Amino acid sequence: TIDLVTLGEAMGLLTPTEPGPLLRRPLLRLGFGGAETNLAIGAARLGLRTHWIGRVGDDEIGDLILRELRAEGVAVSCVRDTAPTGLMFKTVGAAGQVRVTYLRSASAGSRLCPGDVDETLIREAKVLHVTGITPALGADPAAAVTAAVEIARANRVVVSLDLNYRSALWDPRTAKAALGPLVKQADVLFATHDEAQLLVNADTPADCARVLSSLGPRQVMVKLGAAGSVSVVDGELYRRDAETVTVVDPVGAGDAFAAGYLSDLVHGADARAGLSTATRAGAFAVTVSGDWEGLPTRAELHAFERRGDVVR
Ligand code: KDG
Repeated sequence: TIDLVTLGEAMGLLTPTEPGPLLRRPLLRLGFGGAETNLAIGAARLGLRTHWIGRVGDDEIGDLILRELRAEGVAVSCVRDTAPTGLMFKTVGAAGQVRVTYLRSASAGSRLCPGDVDETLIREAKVLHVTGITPALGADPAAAVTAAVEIARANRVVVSLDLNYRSALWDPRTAKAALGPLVKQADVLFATHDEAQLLVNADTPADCARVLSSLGPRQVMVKLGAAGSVSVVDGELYRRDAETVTVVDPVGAGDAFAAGYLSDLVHGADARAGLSTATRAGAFAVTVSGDWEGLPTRAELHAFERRGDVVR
């Protein structure tokens, strides 16, 4: 059986070995990232049986991505495409600002299509997780997301959506038109305050969460970075402070948050517990360089609660 299925694009990720602009940092480290694979790894580390659907090129970066996912215990359904695996560059500036550049147009991942969506997999899962990145990649990936969501809804599989607006991929108006219908079909929704305001005419995070929830999702989490989160779950409002940590690399915090929340949801925990796991998972993610490398296991989370070390 499967707990969680997700689909989307994973790309090679090149990061300078030291902080600073790409221009002056010729030494790069190769890894990979992608919102949905980050989420899948996070959920697997927290005990979920997780499956990722996607496409990578028939190239070494594709090999690397698939090897890492399997090593993390994520099952994969992946087409090896004739198009290359996409790439991105990430630099962290002196003041901690992050800059991401994509080389992903016409990539393998952006050729995801409805035919790649395995109906049986989704039917048997407890949660389907999708993000707003995939519909931004083109008509076929957008149709794949729609198909997956329809299968999930027809089979009472929980639909989780992370808005994940990426300004490099589309403009706010197009994003709103594509993401609006998805929000209505989601049971669980993750958004930053900015992303929430892209979709609804509301001011405070609490108002955004309430209005988004009135559109359909019973569980809405509005993430506020270092200011924590404001959520509406089954009509009730929750505020959660962030953990105080030293931020090394903020990319992937949202995926960590979603992985934490969804793993608790599948394990039957209540909203308060889920938000706490989500917040702590986010804190772990940002203290380590890389989009997913810092994601915690259950043992690490428990040790963090006790402020102790994991010693085995
Ligand atoms: O959420 C983190 C992702 O943004 C990152 O891993 C790369 O998927 C990615 C994207 O499209 O930005």
